[in-house]
Amino acid sequence: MTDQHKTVNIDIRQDLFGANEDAAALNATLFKEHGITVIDIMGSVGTGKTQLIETLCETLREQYKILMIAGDLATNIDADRVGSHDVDTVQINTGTACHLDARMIRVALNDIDLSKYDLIFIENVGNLICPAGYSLGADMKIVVVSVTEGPYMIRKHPLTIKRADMIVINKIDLAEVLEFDVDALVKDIREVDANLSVHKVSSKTGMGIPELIKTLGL
Ligand SMILES: Nc1nc2c(ncn2[C@@H]2O[C@H](COP(=O)(O)OP(=O)(O)OP(=O)(O)O)[C@@H](O)[C@H]2O)c(=O)[nH]1
Ligand SMILES: [Mg+2]
Repeated sequence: MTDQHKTVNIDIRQDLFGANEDAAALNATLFKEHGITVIDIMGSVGTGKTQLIETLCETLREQYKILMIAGDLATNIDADRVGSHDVDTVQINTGTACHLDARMIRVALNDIDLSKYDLIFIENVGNLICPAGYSLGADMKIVVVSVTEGPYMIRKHPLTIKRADMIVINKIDLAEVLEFDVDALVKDIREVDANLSVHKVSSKTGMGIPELIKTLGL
């Protein structure tokens, strides 16, 4: 028996997140080199992420050369929806992964001529938990919540809210008929982060979209 007895405790999660942060920093450098603004849009299934991107693209596509990256387990549905607005798209099918990560973005953009674009919208896989832990190298993380998910989604997902740069409360047009207390939801957000930018919009009717675009500096 030698006196060399070494124990190494590997925190796989730490290792995984660390590697992703490195890859995200590389992506961020690449985007910066090309002068591209990149917005990562997260949120539960059905909150209106694709609808929001479609509405933003309708307004912004004359002004910006836009690429949309769609994260989805299995389909091209969202990329096709956004593509119908005359915007270029890249679909990432994650199979079983419940989030996009920085390396997926890098691989997806491998053969894309980035000099053609100045604005990228990334639609993350629909859920309010996993995507928040993985930076993609975007300039900004927006979390889309909506009035159709019940009143507790902020209180149940404080970490995701903490990591966001902006919260968009979508489907405001349905608030009254659903008797949804939007002010209470804003109060919940303020309790997690008093200074977080919050926008109330209807991606369907366009309500609040000009103000959102202004805040995004676009
Ligand atoms: N009334 C109303 N409906 C909306 C609004 N935004 C989205 N929707 C509807 O909500 C449904 C879901 O919208 P999507 O944009 O597909 O939601 P998503 O977050 O992209 O969903 P996943 O990609 O499946 O996670 C669709 O039927 C939309 O038309 C809105 O502001 N108001
Ligand atoms: Mg979608």
